Amino acid sequence: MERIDQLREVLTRKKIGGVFISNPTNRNYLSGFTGSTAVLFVTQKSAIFLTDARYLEQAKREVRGFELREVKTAADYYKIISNAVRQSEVKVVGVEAKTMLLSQYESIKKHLPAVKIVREKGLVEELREIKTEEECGRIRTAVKVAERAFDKTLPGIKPGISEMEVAALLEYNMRVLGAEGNAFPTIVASGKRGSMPHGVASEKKLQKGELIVIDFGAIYKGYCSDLTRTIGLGIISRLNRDCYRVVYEAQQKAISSIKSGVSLSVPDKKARNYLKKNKMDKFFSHGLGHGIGMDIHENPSIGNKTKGYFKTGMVITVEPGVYYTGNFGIRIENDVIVKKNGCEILGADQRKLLVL
Ligand SMILES: [Mn+2]
Repeated sequence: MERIDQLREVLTRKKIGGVFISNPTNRNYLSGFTGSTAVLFVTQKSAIFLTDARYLEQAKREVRGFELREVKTAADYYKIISNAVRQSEVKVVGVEAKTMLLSQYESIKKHLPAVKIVREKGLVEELREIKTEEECGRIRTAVKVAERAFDKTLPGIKPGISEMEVAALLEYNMRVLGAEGNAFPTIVASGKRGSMPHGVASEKKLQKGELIVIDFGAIYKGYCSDLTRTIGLGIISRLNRDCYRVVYEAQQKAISSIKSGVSLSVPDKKARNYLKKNKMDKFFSHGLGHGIGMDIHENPSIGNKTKGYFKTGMVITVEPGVYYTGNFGIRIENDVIVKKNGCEILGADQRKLLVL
């Protein structure tokens, strides 16, 4: 079924006559438009794509399934939408409460006084949770590109170079190998900085004996990958090696519990319980993972209190980690595609701590 028809089913179910889509990712998902300024307005009868002269040519090339309308002034948006509301006899219009600008919300309320505006939190996000085979293929390639770039970067990682240089090399290699960009600012957190789960690469220089947490991802044809590798430099202590093994085993426990129909909270609990047995759960300070797709963080989130169930076609990260403030950090992250009887693991197995 076309995405727009899936959205219309959701609208029917929620008794919403029309929906105003301004979130760039949702807009792209529904229309194919990759530019930065446009609005979609969808009812049961119409699907309108509104943009200005700067994006008209691009929209003509990319957009499918929508009536293209050029707007010259901000007021034009609402004139066109008001007409569609009248023609489709829409009484309730949904807006994207998580990302819509407050100024847009005020405008739409002002220009559509006769309709009820309802704040929706995930009409399109809900559709995006389940990936088609084509989308899975793009994510698989995004993982491969990131992983190849990582392998190509390894020989350049040595004592004395900075975290920022590592990030720069890795990002360069991803681009050369076919990435449209980084999925997010690359994290390189070495030694003590490793205890910050989101320690973006700094000027700190790498030293022998340190663990280095590198979290990176590529965008391929609009889809993201998200991997974390923890590697060692020089001689790595027994304690660090033991902790690494436990985190790896926690990741494996989590992954082996994932399949369609299982509660979304199960894999986090599996990983957390295993860390607990090893007295390390207190240092696992975030949820186990999150959905990936056109956005680097999307539905579903994977924590020990998350409601809902795994469904075939969800793509999520599995990334247990431990963070010892002032000392070191370890995180191991792979992406998985949820299947009927298990899951497909993307990215190489991390059983062995790689020491350079
Ligand atoms: Mn992640």
